[in-house]
Amino acid sequence: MASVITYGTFDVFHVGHLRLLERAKALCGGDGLLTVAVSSDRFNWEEKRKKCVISDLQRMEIVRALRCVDRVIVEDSWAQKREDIKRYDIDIFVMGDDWEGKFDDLSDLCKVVYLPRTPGVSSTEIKQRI
Ligand code: C2G
Repeated sequence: MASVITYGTFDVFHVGHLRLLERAKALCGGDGLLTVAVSSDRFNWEEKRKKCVISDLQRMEIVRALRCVDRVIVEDSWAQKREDIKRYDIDIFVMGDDWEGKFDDLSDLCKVVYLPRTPGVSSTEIKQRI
């Protein structure tokens, strides 16, 4: 059993997000918990210069409704990850491999795992298509 955490915007939710979360949940083993930190609108715009189509409250509601997700928290700063890992007694930190290497500094607190992204789908590409 392992407790797992991952972070994301999850705007215009799509199968790439879903598969990442399902694979993160699979790392929990039998009855481990998956915590998902969803970026606030403020954080997205001020820190990531990402303008979301779907509000943070609705993105959190969608992620919370997924069978594979056990807990949803807000991501409001880059720096909160260390505190989150300690607060929720996290064993594994997971991100898609577009972030490969970016969070290795957390490896003194927990295992850091980068999973292959799902090719061919992104919120940006969907927004451009609409
Ligand atoms: N993802 C994926 N496959 C895709 C698209 C996204 O596996 N086709 C993964 C990303 O690698 C990430 C997660 O889904 O692990 C969420 O992606 P975004 O919503 O784009 O999150 P991002 O804006 O990268 O925010 O502090 C970390 C940031 O909050 C991550």
